[in-house]
Amino acid sequence: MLKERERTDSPPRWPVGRLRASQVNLLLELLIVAAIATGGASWMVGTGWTRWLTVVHGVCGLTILVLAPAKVRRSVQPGMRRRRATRWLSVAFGVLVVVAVAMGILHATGLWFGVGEWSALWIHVLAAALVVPLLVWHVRTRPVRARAVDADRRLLLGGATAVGAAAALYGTQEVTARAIGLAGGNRRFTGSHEVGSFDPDRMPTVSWINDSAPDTPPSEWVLEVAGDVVDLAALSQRTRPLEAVVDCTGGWWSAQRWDVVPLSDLADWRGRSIEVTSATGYSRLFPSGDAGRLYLAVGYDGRPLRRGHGAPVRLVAPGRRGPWWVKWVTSVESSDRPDWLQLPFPLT
Ligand SMILES: Nc1nc2c(c(=O)[nH]1)N[C@H]1C(S)=C(S)[C@@H](COP(=O)(O)O)O[C@H]1N2
Ligand SMILES: [Mo]
Repeated sequence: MLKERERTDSPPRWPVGRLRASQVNLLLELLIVAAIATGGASWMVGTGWTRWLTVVHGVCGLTILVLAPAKVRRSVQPGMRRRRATRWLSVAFGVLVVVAVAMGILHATGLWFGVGEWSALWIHVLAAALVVPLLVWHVRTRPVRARAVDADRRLLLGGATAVGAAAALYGTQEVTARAIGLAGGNRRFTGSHEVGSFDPDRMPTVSWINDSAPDTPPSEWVLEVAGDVVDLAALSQRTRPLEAVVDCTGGWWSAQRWDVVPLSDLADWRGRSIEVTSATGYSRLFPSGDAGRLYLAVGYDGRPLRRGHGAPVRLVAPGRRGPWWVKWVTSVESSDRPDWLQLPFPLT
């Protein structure tokens, strides 16, 4: 009995343990917003400047983990005793955050990639997307008024300790992954893992949401570029090899030596944008100024593309994430629509 009292009365030394419930809440809300913003950006953008966002994203996730015990002690346990009607909504919120963080860690370390269509990264993204409405609800029903949270030394010290501990965890996991050869060691700055580079047979074939390979045989394929039908055999004669990385938002990347012709060699692109359309209806708009950096590929290493990889002809868009690499291309046309006037991802 005496022991029990002593334990609860003496303040914990660990600065994170000394944070007040309102302070833990505020930190968690800020971290979730930051994690969603940095994660969303590094998921959509395929260029190098997002490198740091991916690191910040990982540290945000791990800081949430470091704060979790304080959250459970300070608000989850007392909250569950209060039997509020919305308590299960709070539980769902917490569970989704934990699932998102756990899947993020499993993906990053490469300890578990998921099963079939359900990659660890997809579950991570899905859980994070479901967190958004619950976060809005949480902030609105428990508005942490700026004055109610003491922006004191305790908040500063506790917050900084949590972030520091998370950064140390992140660094340790990165160093360990590389040292012991965990799958997490071959991640690109986007967080994706390497699969089947320079080995097209091992490179995955992926469809966005629910698209699937068309039935038209390559011999009957009609490709139109800037209003003219382009003969595929003639196109194949004009290719040159180009090393480029396709980096799928599902969490893997693969480098290949593609046999390509740049779009700028095929027409003079004067419209506002270039629309690349697949036989399936899947399409993407690109700025016309990118024509020299976008390529039609008919194969890799001198071999024709596999059907799943977009045979007979696909787009190769270095520096852009997977969804831009339109497969089974039937038309490349100039468009008056600005390229920003489209959804960030196709809907098929
Ligand atoms: N027509 C069409 N093109 C597509 C897709 C699709 O679903 N339909 N998926 C895209 C996505 S999300 C990726 S990651 C790459 C994958 O290319 P791969 O299947 O050759 O690996 O193709 C892109 N091109
Ligand atoms: Mo993808």
